[in-house]
Amino acid sequence: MFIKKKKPWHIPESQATPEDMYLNRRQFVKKAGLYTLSAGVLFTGTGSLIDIFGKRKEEMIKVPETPTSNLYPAKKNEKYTLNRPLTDEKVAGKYNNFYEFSSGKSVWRNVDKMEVRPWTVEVTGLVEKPQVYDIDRLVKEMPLEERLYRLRCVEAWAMAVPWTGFSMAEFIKKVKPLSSAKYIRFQTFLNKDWAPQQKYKFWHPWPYNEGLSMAEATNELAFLATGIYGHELPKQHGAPIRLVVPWKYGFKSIKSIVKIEFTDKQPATFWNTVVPNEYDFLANVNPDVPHPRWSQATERIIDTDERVPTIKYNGYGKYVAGIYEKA
Ligand SMILES: Nc1nc2c(c(=O)[nH]1)N[C@H]1C(S)=C(S)[C@@H](COP(=O)(O)O)O[C@H]1N2
Ligand SMILES: [Mo]
Repeated sequence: MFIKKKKPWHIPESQATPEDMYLNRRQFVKKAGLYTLSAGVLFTGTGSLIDIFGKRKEEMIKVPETPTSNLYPAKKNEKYTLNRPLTDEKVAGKYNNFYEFSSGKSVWRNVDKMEVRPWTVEVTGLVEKPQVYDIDRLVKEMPLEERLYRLRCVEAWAMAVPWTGFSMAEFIKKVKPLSSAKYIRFQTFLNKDWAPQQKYKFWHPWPYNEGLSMAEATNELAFLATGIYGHELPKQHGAPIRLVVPWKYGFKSIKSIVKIEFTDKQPATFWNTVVPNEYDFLANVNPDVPHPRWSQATERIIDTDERVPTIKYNGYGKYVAGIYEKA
């Protein structure tokens, strides 16, 4: 069952991101009450004074205002239930992977320059009607719904969040791929003014891209998310539109998509190109296959720090095992 870790403030600094330290300090301060506050500040140094008192407004999670903001929140699809509590929005919004902006977890501090309107998504390749969708037109034409999904990062942390968006299968029906299409390639924006790492990590194969087979993309779980927690996606979560494939490691769930291409070949993908022996194309969650540098047997829930067993296909085997385990 749940194997409880040491109290968060006992995590060695080397194992915790600055963000972990900050959030845990706040939880600590809240629990310990005002009297202990000064002790906490002394204990953590003067930097935390600013953390606790100086930055409240700046540290709010920013939700874009757009022509389609009025479509949120969308009706919840009750079919997709969770076996664990939802992750605290403030934790999920401040602990992100988005390498274009940062190789640390504080992506939210680095996304201000990004602009989410105007935004277009090009649908191209082996498809009946290649075209460029304005994001607001696309969102208006698709039936938005809310789904609660788990998300498991290959780095062994996990969360559970309410996404808003539409199913990939619905989108595929709409754009009508040709029968020769076997894979879909998804691509993120390329903009060095917004995303510093696209400039400084010049040896990486930007723009970030990912891929799915048609069987995976048409599985009912594959989802294009435009919102989270009942509103549009904050930039750090991949605004204005990102993929969510909850049975695969998080890196497959590509953010801030500008291009969706239908192809007859398995596409080269970002992490598989950078480190092929660590990140494979399928990347299905599997507790029995360790990452070359760490075990995948358990995962850490990011807001409670509990360690729980990893489940094959992240618990979505009944939906997706058939894709991979055909007789
Ligand atoms: N374009 C892009 N998409 C990306 C990433 C990235 O670095 N760039 N990181 C991935 C990884 S490793 C994870 S775990 C998830 C994290 O999603 P979240 O920050 O919304 O929790 O986004 C994925 N999508
Ligand atoms: Mo990840």
